[in-house]
Amino acid sequence: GHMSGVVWITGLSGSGKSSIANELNTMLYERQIHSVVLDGDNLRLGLNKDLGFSSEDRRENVRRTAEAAKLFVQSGALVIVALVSPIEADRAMAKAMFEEGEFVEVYADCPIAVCEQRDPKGLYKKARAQEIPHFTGITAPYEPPSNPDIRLSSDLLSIKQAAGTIMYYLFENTSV
Ligand code: GGZ
Repeated sequence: GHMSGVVWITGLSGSGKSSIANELNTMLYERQIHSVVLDGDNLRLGLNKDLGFSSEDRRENVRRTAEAAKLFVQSGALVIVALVSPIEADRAMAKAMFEEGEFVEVYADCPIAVCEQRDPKGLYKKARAQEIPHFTGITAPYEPPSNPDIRLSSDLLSIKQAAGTIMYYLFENTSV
């Protein structure tokens, strides 16, 4: 089956974005749908290596990632983006780069207390100790999406349930 567009997953560090993106990628592959994952964490090793976490750099991170996603979409792929992308206006800028219905905003909604308890990379601990400046949710803002296409309670759902919810949405909304 053919399906192209962007699934943009926003949420705090530790909210499950990357795991959900990778699980969705696997589920789509099993259904012969060509998808690509663009993970913020990964892009920051290469394409976005020069960017930090100031609001200007995060905005540029969002812009470049959306531009890269656009190239994949133009080649017929379904792109799954996993980016903290904490600022609503920045996400709106990304959305505006795509056709109507081509951009699905997914909110990985996980209470910060849960993210902080998970702390898989010890980043919250470092942020609390003021070893990392501008840490999202601690010393930098996170603006929750006011009207996401999909909101996942990612603390209550399994990774498979969360990814399955997105996949179901994609099959129901065939414009993507
Ligand atoms: C937020 C940070 C920070 C700061 C390093 N604030 O859980 P992770 O580790 O793997 O995901 C986070 C990742 C965020 O990169 P993004 O490109 O998605 O962010 S943004 O969209 O806001 O530009 C986290 C790690 O990088 N990390 N320092 N200060 N997350």
